[in-house]
Amino acid sequence: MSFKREEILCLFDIDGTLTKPRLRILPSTEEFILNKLMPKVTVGLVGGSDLKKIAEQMDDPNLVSKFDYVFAENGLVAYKHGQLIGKMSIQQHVGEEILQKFINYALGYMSKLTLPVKRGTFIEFRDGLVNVCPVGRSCSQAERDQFAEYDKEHKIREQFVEDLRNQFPDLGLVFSIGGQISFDVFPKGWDKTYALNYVEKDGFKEIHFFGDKTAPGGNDHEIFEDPRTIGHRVTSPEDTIQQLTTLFQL
Ligand code: M1P
Repeated sequence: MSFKREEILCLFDIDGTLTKPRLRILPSTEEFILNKLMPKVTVGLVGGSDLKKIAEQMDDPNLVSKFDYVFAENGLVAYKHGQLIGKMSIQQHVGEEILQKFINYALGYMSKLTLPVKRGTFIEFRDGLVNVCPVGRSCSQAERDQFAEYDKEHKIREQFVEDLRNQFPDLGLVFSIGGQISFDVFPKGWDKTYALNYVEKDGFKEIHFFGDKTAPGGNDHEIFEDPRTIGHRVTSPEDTIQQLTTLFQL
């Protein structure tokens, strides 16, 4: 198998693909990506989280200089070789009226939920998306894990998203479950395929995408299915390493 580094791009989701959900990358995974994979292919990260959280998980405050591309918030905040190359604002795009209509409804819905525990920050406003979290983002790791288990059984997020889709069919907003305790809300088209707009002009022969939430409704679905990418569904960071080892004969 012979190819040049600049011909192949590998894009990675973070939670469940390079790290366990919301946890830091393991030194062995980092070592594999940086020292085995990166000398062979171009590498980018495409996370739903904001840059601060991605940097925490990748254990490097300066991670934008470490990888060829870093796409935070699905690519709505985009870096190439350490330089900011794009930033979108949901506020400007959607407008305050629609945003408040949505936020007020979502807060009302969450006020009627009874969960094992409820903490704070139920809506987190980011640059390119709004994150909605029924348990509250300030929960502890143990409370996060507890909600994730509860949600598997009681489908709190699935029902919430279903309700929002019925309630707001015409707002042009997408509701996407990416992590363990929350879901993201953004304008149609502002899913992870947004990141492809930046890389498609860079002339790669192949763009591979690795993610775990590839089913419909998951935040890796659109980019996984996109004709511009070769999609790889993974089940854990170990599986990601296994698939890369086979694919690129590392
Ligand atoms: O995996 C990406 C998701 O990570 C977090 O999800 P949660 O807190 O629910 O585990 C959030 O940052 C979310 O926006 C993001 O899509």
